[in-house]
Amino acid sequence: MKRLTAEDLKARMTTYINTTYRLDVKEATEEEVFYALAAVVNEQVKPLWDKTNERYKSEQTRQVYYLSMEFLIGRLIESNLLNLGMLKEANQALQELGFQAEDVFTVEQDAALGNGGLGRLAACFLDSLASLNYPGHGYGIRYRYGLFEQRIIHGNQVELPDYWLKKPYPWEVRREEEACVVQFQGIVRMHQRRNGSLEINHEHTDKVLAVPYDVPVIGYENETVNTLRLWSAEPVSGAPDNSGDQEEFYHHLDFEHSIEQLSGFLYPDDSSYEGKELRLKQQYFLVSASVQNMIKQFKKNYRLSSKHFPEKIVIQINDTHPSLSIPELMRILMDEEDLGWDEAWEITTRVFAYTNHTTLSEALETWPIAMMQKLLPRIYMIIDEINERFCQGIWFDHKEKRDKIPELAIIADEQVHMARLAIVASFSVNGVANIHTEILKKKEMKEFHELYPERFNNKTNGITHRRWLMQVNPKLTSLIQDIIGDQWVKRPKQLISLLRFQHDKDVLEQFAKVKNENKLALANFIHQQMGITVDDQSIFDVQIKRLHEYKRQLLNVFHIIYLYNELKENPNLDMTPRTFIFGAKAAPSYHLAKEVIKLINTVASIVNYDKDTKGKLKVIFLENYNVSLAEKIIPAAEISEQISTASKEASGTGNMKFMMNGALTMGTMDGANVEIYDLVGEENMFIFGLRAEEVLDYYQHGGYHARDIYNKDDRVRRILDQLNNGEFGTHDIEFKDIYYNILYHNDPYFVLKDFEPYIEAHEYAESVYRDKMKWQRMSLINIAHSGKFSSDRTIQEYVNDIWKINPT
Ligand code: 26V
Repeated sequence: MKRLTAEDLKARMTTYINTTYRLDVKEATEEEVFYALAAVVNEQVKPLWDKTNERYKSEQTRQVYYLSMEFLIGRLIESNLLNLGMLKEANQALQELGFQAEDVFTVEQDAALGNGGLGRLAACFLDSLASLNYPGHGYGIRYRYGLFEQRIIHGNQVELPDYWLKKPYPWEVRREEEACVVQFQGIVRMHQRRNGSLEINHEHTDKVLAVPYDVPVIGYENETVNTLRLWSAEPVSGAPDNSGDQEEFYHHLDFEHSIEQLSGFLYPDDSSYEGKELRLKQQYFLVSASVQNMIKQFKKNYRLSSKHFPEKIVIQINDTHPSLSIPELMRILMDEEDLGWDEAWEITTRVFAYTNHTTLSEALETWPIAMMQKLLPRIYMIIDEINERFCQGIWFDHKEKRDKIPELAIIADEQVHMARLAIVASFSVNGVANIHTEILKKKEMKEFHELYPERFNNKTNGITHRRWLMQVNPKLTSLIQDIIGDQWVKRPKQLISLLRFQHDKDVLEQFAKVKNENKLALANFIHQQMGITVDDQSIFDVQIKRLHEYKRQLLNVFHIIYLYNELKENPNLDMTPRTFIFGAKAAPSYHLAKEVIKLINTVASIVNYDKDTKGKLKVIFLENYNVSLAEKIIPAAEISEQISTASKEASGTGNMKFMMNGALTMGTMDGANVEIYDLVGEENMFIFGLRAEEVLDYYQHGGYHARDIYNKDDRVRRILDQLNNGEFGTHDIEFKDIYYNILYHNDPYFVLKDFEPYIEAHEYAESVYRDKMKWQRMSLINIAHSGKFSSDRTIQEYVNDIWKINPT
């Protein structure tokens, strides 16, 4: 396929604007130019997309389907252009047409169809699958409202609906011909056929039409275009006839409304699970439509009987959220394809692989039996049978585990335990970083690991270096290319050749220059957004991620308050100026997390305007943290805060993005930080705090007393008292909940315990920063080792160990 030059792009966009809007380019708005550019991109993509599909069909390739309730894809215009090899050309074309590329790109709404790490990982995986030429597709939900938009008003988080579809979304294609019906509720009748087999009739169900919208997933310069298929819920029979009974008419409208809710909004909670019926409906809606669609395509393209399904298809389930796909496949094989239980089970257990993303017990999904029975009667029957057979198997074949049945059973204490279902039915169960997988094997899933050791494996997360280095940091990208060429673009591990330049002062200075330019750009953005001037010579210290107690934004704030107190005491303190940057959304119902947001903003409002700290300390909370904001912040960061309570952060992926952009990690030995440490060594990052074993030991045996630290450490006492006595805040009860949580609930995330080592790690970091060359060398070493964290490596491991698919 011929790549378009800037001239071609200009010509095509001009034609589009002339014919579609009947305008001269000079009169066009940024919005019109954006749609013109997207149309040109789509023109390029269409034939590649068709060809890719034809290729998969004619070669009868084995395919992987990534099933996920979340795909946090953000904006696509730049990454589409990059992968088509036209980003530079598009920038030039826009400039020559008299537009600022950035203003045109920002017309696109962020598709925030995810909460955080889990959803963004799914998006990176799709990019890598396509870029490595693998037949792999995503199935998700086309939520009409994505993750809420966050405003900060008087320091508090306020949530606004994210109606991202108000303007047409140029990347999606509605595919009505692929629509299918998903059924809820109803009555299940069984009767025995003459041959003894059971016939299942599921009657009087509520029917919902699932209509797919396809989004192309473009591989990097390789002509592969895969598909992200997002389902939208619609009423089965078109518009209601309002000629008749008024009551009937409104009843119908009501019904339609409740149907459309199925793909109405993304649940904004990614930490504590609530057994909401609508969420269960969403999950079944996703999996039923997706599994039906897979079988339909399988039959059409491969003309094989369903027995061959596992040869051609593997389904990766992204956490337990899509795990109802397991009984759904069983249902279709038995009730629609007339297979017996054993055959259906044989097939099913060769198809599914499950990824776990958290060990937090609050996040483990269980559904009340009664809810599931009512909403999905047939699915519940199948789960019940899976459970019966599983428990019987333990009783007879694993006598030593008989007393563990209550912890193993899929159905126990009136609940259906989804992780247990997923483990029992999957041929692979993986964690997302070494330490996380080990904790699963030794703690959370110990009993299952003993039953099925061969199923458990690790797949350390990754990020696409195309978006998170090449797209977001063009200056660093071209500097790296000048120094080591561009082999690393296709083989990111080759970034390692940067190591040869670690003592080259000239090179290190060039890296410093790029970082400074990126810092300046962020400083300008902050000024334009908030009217606050930050010192571009200060250390940019960044923590951006969902707000959660275990991620310990609070520890970061305590450090800032500590510095503030020090400066108040001694305004002439010799200290390298710092800019602390935060971005974080709290789940709307997460009270304590919202208090921390308020605290950060309160501290900012004091610190930023105090004459004693002027020029030394700035605190910036950027509102509405999302993918696009991360793209602006990460290239400018110098310190990456990855300070979760050890054992709690399954992997983290932000840590990888920062490292790849040259920030140094300030972190605990948790998640993938441990693997960064294994690569760069303790001398090239700032590691502090309790280790996972120590934390787990405290949880198990006690022995930690937050109050002792409060009593002993003046710095800690001072800070907590400041929270409690109203020194920070407009009224004196403002931060009492934080105070109480630490002192009366014994600081469940060990903020006080890690406070001193954290302060010391920061003091050390500051001392290193004074030696510019040393800092730059550490930064370069981090970039050099970051290739491991490309999601291309992760995907290759999934392919080799789990999916066994071939590139085309
Ligand atoms: C959990 C729940 C709980 C029930 C309500 C709805 C909901 C929605 C999402 C989630 C996902 C929580 C798990 C998660 O996001 N884990 C993160 O996964 C990242 C990718 O593997 C990993 O880097 C992070 O460490 C991990 O916290």
